[in-house]
Amino acid sequence: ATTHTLGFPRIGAQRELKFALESYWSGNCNREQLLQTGSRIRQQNWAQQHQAGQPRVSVNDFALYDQVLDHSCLLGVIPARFQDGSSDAFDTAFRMARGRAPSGTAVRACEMTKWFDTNYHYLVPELEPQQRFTLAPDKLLAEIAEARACGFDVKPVLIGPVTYLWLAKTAGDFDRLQLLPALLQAYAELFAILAREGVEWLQLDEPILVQELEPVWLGALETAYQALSGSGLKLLLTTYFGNLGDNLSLALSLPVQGLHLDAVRGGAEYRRVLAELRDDQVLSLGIVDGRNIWKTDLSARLKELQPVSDQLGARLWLSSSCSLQHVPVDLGQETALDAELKGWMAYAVQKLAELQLLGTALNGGQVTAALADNALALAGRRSSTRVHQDSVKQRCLQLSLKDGERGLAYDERAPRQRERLQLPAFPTTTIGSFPQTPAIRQTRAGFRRGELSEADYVARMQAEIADCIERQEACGLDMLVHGEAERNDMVEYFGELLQGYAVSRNGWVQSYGSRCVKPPVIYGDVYRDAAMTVQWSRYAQSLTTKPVKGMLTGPVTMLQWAFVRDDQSRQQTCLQVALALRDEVCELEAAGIAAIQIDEPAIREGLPLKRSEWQHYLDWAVYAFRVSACGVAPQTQIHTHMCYSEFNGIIEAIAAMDADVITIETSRSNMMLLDAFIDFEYPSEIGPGVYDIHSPNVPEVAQMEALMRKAAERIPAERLWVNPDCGLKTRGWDEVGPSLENMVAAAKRLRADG
Ligand code: THG
Ligand code: ZN
Repeated sequence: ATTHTLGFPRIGAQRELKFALESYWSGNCNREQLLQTGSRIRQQNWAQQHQAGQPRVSVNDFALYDQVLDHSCLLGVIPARFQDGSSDAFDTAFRMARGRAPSGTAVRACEMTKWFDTNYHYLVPELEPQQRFTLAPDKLLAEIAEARACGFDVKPVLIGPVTYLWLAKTAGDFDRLQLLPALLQAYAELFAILAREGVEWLQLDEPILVQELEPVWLGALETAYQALSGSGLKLLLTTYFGNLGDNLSLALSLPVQGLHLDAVRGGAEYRRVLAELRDDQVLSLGIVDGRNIWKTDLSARLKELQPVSDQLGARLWLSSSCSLQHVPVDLGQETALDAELKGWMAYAVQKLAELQLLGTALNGGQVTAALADNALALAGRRSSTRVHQDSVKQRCLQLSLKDGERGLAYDERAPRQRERLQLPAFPTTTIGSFPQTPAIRQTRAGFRRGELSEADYVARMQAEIADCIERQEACGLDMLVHGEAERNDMVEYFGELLQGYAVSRNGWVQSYGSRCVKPPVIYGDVYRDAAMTVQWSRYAQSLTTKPVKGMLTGPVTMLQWAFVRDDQSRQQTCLQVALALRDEVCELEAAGIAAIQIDEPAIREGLPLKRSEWQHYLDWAVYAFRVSACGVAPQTQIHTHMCYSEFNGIIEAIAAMDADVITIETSRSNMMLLDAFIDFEYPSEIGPGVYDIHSPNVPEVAQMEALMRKAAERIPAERLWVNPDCGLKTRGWDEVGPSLENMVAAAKRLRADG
């Protein structure tokens, strides 16, 4: 067996690329310095792969901003609005990503969306009906040359033509498959260039093969690979994020020299391939999890792989299930985790070592000691008392449908809530967070470093809460929040407080461009051993006669934005989180909090890639939300918030969450996103965002009033709330104050109409 890398994180072990990019954009370093940082990261990544015994290094998995953006640039897919001659190809790419560049004027950036079911966002290619594809292979060829100059053999990586087309969007109802012939022409030209360069293997990623595709897309795959088969390059058709299911025979029929299957999420499907693989074909198995941070069970994998290796010999390749860009770089640089937890984990660098070990063992090498270490770590994890809490497991087992029910239906809850809350028509509120000023960040950092006593920290946070309440009252808002000064990232914050979760110091994963997230790790049964938010909410409520909304992150989002356990189902883990949150919800209620918001921005992105699995997911996800919310009395109002969401196709599930109020992001779509709620006749209250918090502009009263009137045309006025699109933590008070005053003024104009 040999080993290879499908893709390696490019952000750098210390987020070097992030800092270089942001420095370049702000004019603090030049292009040359940015490129040098990129080059250093690539060379380090290649050196790691080489040292791990890989005969070829992965090339073109690097991108300064996004690999899909780079692929569009490679193919000359540059929307017309970026072709004004005001910047060169290098800065044009950044303008496509960010809507601006150090040189050049502002322009609407390309849309961003999630890469399959990961938390990575790519830039959506925009295709014209008359789209021409003109190759610009300089970057690709330069990286090949760079790797060779370092003494490495290369395996370039490209997005496959059909997946690229599938990810792209076209204006109107033009069928983008009509562009396939022209696109294949460009790929063929590129393949000819690569063949002339002496490239032997080319990795072509076609993750759409794990989805349930319409026949035309299956046909497109056939057409594409027939057309691309004569280049002389050896093609490794690469699939990941699931099994191929019904698409397996198609994949096997394509004229390619190798096939990569995800043997983590795709299970043992590869066994079906063994009988059918042609003699000249390579099978690449993704046996190390590229989506999670756990150590691989090396002995179990070896046992499973031995017969495959006996059959295929050198035609067996080993890799991670998918690109390693979805895991952090190097566990060796991790300082926050204790030795026991660290002993269970592997980041990208450690995953290369696991692959090396498996390869060595299958080739007859001596690995006994390393295998024993691995077995010891895994046995420790399996039996650890930190992982298993019988009381949590018992409580989950005892859950019944009743635990997911409110007792009274919305129609009966609403009058009780109205009675208790005494809100005006078109009540105004916010989504929860308020500006995170430098002073707030310093207070948190100081406390974290031990420079502030607990008492001083609490006093300062209370002062921030008091200030925030005062400002909201001055703006005339009706339902207040405490402002979340004590929180960093909403998931990381609860990850720090819940048992069974751990947070890392350096476990960064690229989210988009220079932006990264640090997903917490769910390693054990989850429970809450003490109140998490109650003291802050209670304090805020003590300062005002207006209702203060409690603020929590929902169970699905707490699952979705974390690294999860691989020893029990996601559903099971989610229910544990839901129960822990339920305790917090009930304690907030007992502390006199009359409205509690449970955010679920990630519920849509949790949808399985295979459509046939949607309903099962939605059933347990909605139930988990309801378990978290349904411990309270009818007169307590449950809110939820969702941003980055498109609701078509899942609106019934959103309604089934049975929240009393949902706030959503609608301002930029000019209330278009509301259509799903209108068509479905959504039964409870809605706060369609009227203030785009992603923009630094202060929205006008008339503009927000107009948006609300549009909403009120089709949703009964008594069910409408007035609020921004999302939290305000990234904004400054100079914009937030005037914006909220305008928002309240707009609500008052609506009320004046009666
Ligand atoms: N929290 C978590 N996951 C998320 C989001 C979130 N995933 C989806 C979406 N939101 C991603 N959006 C962003 C937006 C901003 C940033 C990251 C992801 C960001 N990150 C800081 C950076 O890279 O500089 C780091 C933040 C920090 O210091 O903690 O700005 O909201 N969990
Ligand atoms: Zn939001």
